[in-house]
Amino acid sequence: MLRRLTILGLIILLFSCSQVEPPAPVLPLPTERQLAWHELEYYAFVHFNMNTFTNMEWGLGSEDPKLFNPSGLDCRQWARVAKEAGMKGIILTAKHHDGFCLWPTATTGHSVKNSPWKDGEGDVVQELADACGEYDLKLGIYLSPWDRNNAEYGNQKYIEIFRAQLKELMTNYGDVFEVWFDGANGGTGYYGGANEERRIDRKTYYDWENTRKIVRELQPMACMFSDAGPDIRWVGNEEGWAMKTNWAPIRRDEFYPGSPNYAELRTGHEDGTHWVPAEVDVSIRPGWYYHASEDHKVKTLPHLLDIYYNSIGRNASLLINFPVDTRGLIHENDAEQILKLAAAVKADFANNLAKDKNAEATNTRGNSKNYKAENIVDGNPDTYWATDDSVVSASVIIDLGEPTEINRFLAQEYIPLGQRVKKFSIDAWVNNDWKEIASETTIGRKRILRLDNVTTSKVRLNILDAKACPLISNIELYKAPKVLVEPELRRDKEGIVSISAFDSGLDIYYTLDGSQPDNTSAKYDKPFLLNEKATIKAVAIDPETTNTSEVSSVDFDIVKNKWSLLGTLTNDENSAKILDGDENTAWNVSGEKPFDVLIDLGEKVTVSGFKYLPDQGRWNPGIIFNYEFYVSNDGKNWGKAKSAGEFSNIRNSPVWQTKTFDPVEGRYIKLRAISPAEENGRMGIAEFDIITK
Ligand code: FUL
Repeated sequence: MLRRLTILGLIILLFSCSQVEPPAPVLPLPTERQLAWHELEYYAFVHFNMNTFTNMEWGLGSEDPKLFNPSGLDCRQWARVAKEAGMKGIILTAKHHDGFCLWPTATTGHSVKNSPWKDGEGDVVQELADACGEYDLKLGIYLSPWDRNNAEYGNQKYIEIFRAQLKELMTNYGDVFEVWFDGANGGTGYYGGANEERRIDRKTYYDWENTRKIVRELQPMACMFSDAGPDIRWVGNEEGWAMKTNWAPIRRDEFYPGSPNYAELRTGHEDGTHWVPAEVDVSIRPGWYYHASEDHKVKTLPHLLDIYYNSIGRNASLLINFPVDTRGLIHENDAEQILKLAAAVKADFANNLAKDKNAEATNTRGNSKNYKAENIVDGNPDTYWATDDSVVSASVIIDLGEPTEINRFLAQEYIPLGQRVKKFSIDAWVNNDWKEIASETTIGRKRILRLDNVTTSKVRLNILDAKACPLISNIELYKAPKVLVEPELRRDKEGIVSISAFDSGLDIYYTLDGSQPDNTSAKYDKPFLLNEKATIKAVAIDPETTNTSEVSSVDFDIVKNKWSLLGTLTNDENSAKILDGDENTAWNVSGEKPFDVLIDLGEKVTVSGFKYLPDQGRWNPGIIFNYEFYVSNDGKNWGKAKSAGEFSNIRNSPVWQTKTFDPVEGRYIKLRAISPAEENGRMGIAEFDIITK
């Protein structure tokens, strides 16, 4: 009997399923190669070649190949870091705009062949291909179309050379998952000694249609990247974000590599004609290439988390760049931060609270089990909840069974049939009522929202508008732990101290006597006055888990409320930045050398040293190299300098500089800036302080 019933049930099920037409695709659709690429989500960029050794971002093309000489190149170290970071592949700058080739190409002598590295026998692309094989990572190739070294650049002959290079790279190194064509193109260069400016027609010069055929033929599964795809598009900025509204389709024919309408790439086009999803490319440091001066500027966890959520969480993939250093290694500071990101991402997505929970929808396509609401919580990317063709707004409720705290919402559309959702919102069941906790636009392959913590027993996704019946393959809910990084400490000229934690809902505790802070120390609730010398130590503590951040610690000397700038600085409104306690603002001067920074301390103090933080700006920073420092009682008679010399290595390492000397009494101080560290001739100060006895 039971058996008969089961068979009957099966027949009914089969009958009902066969009655329901699958949803029709909404064009454009991703190709098989794009679908495979979507799965990768997160991979590494490596900028490493001639610029690494010339300390440049864009080499001119005249560089001597002999300069390329890494002391300890180890592509396996790159692969290890990328793998541990959770990345799925590595894209290498095989040739950047300066034209130097990291593989022994037959097309030019401007390559590793003529470098001292491995006596000209080396091949970085091969070493990386081997390392990727060993660590089960995919290999990607960046080949700059612009070549500032090549004498033929601008002529038809160069196109043949460029294509030959592409052929070599697509033939000799195994499978390639992505080929990166940069939009920067044409301008001044060495060009075989011509040293001139050469402009090309970006639309026609490369005959992209035929150039791309090389990749299609030799690497059919490789996706090609450029402003115009054809497979993957630039996201229109290099800062690490896509827009919240982000369509994979674009009207592709409106773009070409380097086209001026690139800002539209940030959102894509709702009426896009081709599937060209966005890739967010961003460097872990300010520069793409290694500069020792940026060793202290590696992006830290809070920033990297923002990048993660603003790319992968916004229907894009994430390509994070490591500027490999002159040794040929990913720098320790970069590795440390990227692994912190990996740990934080792992913790955020540790426990999917929606998995296998009950789900119910206001509409299910043909009432068919094939398209049932539970498909969104079954963990199977190939099943999805769908509505009837006529329904473009519908809701699905996930019943969590009991009050559950959440702060992350993840949704995925079933993209093999196109991107559809235009508008959605999320409600939480709070105090026996629905409360809206988010209102957004597109979903696409993956959308992740960071929400304020909410305790709820049910979550409702409302699809409010879509291009056609929505197809949702996956919903996940999480409670991510708070981000615990050391709090930021700042004191302004008047002595007001402010302390801030990165995440909301954290408690901050601090001490003023140098002891370790904990949850029995003073609790910070608002800025306070500190008008004396003290070492402030602070921690952020999650009140729920009592997890504690690392300790931040700053030695504050006497308060500067009586200080005033004298001399020419009084007429310069920017000069107040020297004493404002904000390390990101600076005062600068150029031309006048030496330059005296004169300060009246307002009263007599015993000075035993000073501290100088140079301008932290990336472009054209003002950095003092040679200096003298004086102390005086009357601001007229300065006597001998109390300290004089240079801020050694300040160009490479523009961090706080501390100079000490035998204590001396005085009311006036003078920092004489004698010479600049940079060729730009600028001398600047972000912050200045003294050390008192
Ligand atoms: C840009 C280039 O000009 C930069 O040097 C870097 O390679 C970056 C990834 O793309 O357009």
